[in-house]
Amino acid sequence: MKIFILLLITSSCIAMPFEEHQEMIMHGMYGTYPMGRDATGTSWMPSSTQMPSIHRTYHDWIFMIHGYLMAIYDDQRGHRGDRKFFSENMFMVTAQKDFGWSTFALRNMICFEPATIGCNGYPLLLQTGETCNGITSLIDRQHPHDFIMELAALYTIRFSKENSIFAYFGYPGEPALGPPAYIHRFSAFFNPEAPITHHWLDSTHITFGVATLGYVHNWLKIDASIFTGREPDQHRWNFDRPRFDSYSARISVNPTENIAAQISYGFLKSPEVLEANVNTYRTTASLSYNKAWEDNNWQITAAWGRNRDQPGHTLNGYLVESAIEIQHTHVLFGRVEHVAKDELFIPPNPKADKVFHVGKLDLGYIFEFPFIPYTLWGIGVVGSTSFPPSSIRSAYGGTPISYMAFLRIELKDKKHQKHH
Ligand SMILES: [Cu+2]
Repeated sequence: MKIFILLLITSSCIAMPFEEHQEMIMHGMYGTYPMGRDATGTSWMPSSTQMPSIHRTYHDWIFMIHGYLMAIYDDQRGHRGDRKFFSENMFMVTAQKDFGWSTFALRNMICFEPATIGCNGYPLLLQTGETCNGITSLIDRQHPHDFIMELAALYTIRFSKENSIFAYFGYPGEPALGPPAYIHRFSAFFNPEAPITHHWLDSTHITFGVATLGYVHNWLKIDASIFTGREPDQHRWNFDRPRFDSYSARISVNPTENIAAQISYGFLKSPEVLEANVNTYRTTASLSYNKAWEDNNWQITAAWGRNRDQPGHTLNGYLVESAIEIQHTHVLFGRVEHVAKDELFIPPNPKADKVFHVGKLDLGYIFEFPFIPYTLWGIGVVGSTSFPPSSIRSAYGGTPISYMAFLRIELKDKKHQKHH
């Protein structure tokens, strides 16, 4: 009997730290919620989202690795289209360590797009934002991302079972503004075309200088940032000057494991180098619904962003996008956007600074197959129709239908790991 009790005590002593360990590991970076909820910066996606990743633990550290590489042939049609062969890519490592009631994490996200895309970006009809040479803005092209997209440290104190506070510092990093960046949003993840609402919703995902404080109550997060308003410059390999001249605040709500919603507001001091006298007040709201079952994952996101330029126009952007991955074999994705843009023409063109309401529709498919361990490969195609308003349709040559054909490699554990 004594031996039995002794055994019981011994076994529970062995079992207990293990259980604690498990519990320690499986919560998110900023609180006690499931770790599948963490997205870019301090943003949240639905907890049930099955993002491809590689998870490893080493002593008390947990490592999360995300990454993809796409080789893309891009043919944008119409009078303002262009062709290009290029690669979009991203690699992200998060190292997270628990100290009982607190968590420390480091994150580094890089890409090689300055080399694999080049400063003049890739052809993408109706896209605007940033510059190649510091003199002219990129129009109908998507800029490459900076080599270092995120280099961030964060510390979270879980002061009760459901409540925590955290601090996040990124140089560069992502402030508390907008939904998760499209490169890490399941509903956008498979589409090689950047949203034309990028600069209405999530363009601040690479910001050179971000400090964020936040509070989490399980399903609720309130975070606020001070950060650098200026977008990354055309020198994509270096660190830009931090300014901490802008601010934002966000309320995020995840009422169930399948829903993530947020509203956010920010002031961006002089975001564009070519219009340095213009400040932007940005409001965004987004709602994502995710459903995971067996080896399938479906996500749909609706988002609205408004840029109030001072001086300038108040411009609204709307996005609805969806992706479904079936058995890690078939992916179907699509996106509809409508956005008001005043940067589609540059002086001396009389249409410069005029507002045009443009639309875009994307539909794509990927066939996925395992090839090398820890990767999932895919070949895919996406077609898009651009809808310029009738007043500028002749400049675009009607409503051109463009396409991208691509090969895609993503990093993924052999057995897909559920986060909860
Ligand atoms: Cu971007």
